[in-house]
Amino acid sequence: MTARPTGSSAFADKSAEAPAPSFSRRTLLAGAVGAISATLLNNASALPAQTKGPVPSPPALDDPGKLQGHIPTELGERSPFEHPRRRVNRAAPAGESESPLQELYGTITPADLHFERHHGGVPVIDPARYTLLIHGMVERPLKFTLADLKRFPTVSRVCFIECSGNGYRGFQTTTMKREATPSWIDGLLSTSEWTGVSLATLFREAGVKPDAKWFLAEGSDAAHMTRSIPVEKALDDAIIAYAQNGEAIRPEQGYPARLLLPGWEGNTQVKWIKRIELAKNPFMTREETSKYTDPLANGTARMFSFVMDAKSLITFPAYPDTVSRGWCVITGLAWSGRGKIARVEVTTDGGNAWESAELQPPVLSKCTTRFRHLWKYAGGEAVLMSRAIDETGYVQPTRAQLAAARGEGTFYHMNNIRGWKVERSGKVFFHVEG
Ligand SMILES: Nc1nc2c(c(=O)[nH]1)N[C@H]1C(S)=C(S)[C@@H](COP(=O)(O)O)O[C@H]1N2
Ligand SMILES: [Mo]
Repeated sequence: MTARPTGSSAFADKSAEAPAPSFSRRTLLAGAVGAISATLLNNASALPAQTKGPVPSPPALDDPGKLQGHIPTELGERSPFEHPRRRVNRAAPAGESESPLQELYGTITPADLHFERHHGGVPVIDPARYTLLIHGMVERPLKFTLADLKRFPTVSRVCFIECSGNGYRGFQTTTMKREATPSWIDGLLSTSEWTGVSLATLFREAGVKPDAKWFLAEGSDAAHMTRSIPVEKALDDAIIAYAQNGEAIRPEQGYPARLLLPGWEGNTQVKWIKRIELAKNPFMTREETSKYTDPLANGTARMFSFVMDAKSLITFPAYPDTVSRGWCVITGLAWSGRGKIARVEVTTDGGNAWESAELQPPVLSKCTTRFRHLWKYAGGEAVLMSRAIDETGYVQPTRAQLAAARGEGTFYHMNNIRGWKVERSGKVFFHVEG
């Protein structure tokens, strides 16, 4: 048995996992637990009555000021009253989990709630043995260790990552349902502050040849995810990211390093990146021919559909909320892979009248923006919808407009206007017009 004095509390997980072991000071002193540090023993003997760690916290007091609080710990944890969780959609190596959009505030996704999408599971990579190879049409093929990458000037950027398939449940009538939460509809979307080295810097080191217009990015996971990316994007704003929200990137997000392509479809942002090969033409990998290509109604296909178009989603009120009469702050997220969100419009009457919502700063390029709109619910039925307009003037389309442009057979890039139907009882259900 190992006891983790600063680790997860017994409240940490409601999953099927075995609860964290509990221990008493007596068993500690009796030496029942082998690897206990001197610090813990010191702390343990000084434990105030209200403690935390593997011992369940006592119930909240009427007056918390009557008791000393718990002592400082090495690693923080959430309040035992808060349980935000990702919804695991497919518990398989080729699986995914969704960010609980309806439980988050502002725009940043806590790293342990960032959505996950992987095709061959999360590999375990020793950072000491990690390398990134840049070769092909370059003057000097180079292999960088993680330490090498960290020696270059760092760049940080707050931006979203959205899976290319995010939101098909808000378009495909076969999968759409009324009992759909925001995360079920659009939870393959998360926002972080990413830090790393600009790919342009590495390309300058290697000396990319003028004829090289594309590069292959390859991951070191079992899926060997490979995508072809235009060199132009590397020179614009691509990052080899090794940090996420101030700490080393999470294993699920690509530890120790991933390709970050702000505003582009999630699939291109190769995690656990090990190799970049420069070439004249795209490599036509499986992920860009058989997958991540959008079939169109006329029998042709949209390939290399990299940019995520502007989209918005109301995250409150939403299924399974119930609204009561009176003032209600409608809130949600809007984002565009083409730049900043310029405006978000909200309707509460099914699209007859649209009003501009307030954008809550910061409003960043290729990043989620929080919006809110004050609404007086007078009772009865209502249909709430939002539409995003980005700085290029692009307007989030209706389902009918998107279907007219792309047909019904498309699975990726489903950014049509979505909303919520408030029933007479005040109960809220997912809703898409036309
Ligand atoms: N190496 C590798 N990179 C990958 C994937 C993968 O399976 N393997 N999945 C891709 C897909 S489909 C998406 S949507 C994003 C998801 O990034 P996240 O898991 O950090 O949210 O990573 C992309 N990069
Ligand atoms: Mo994806």
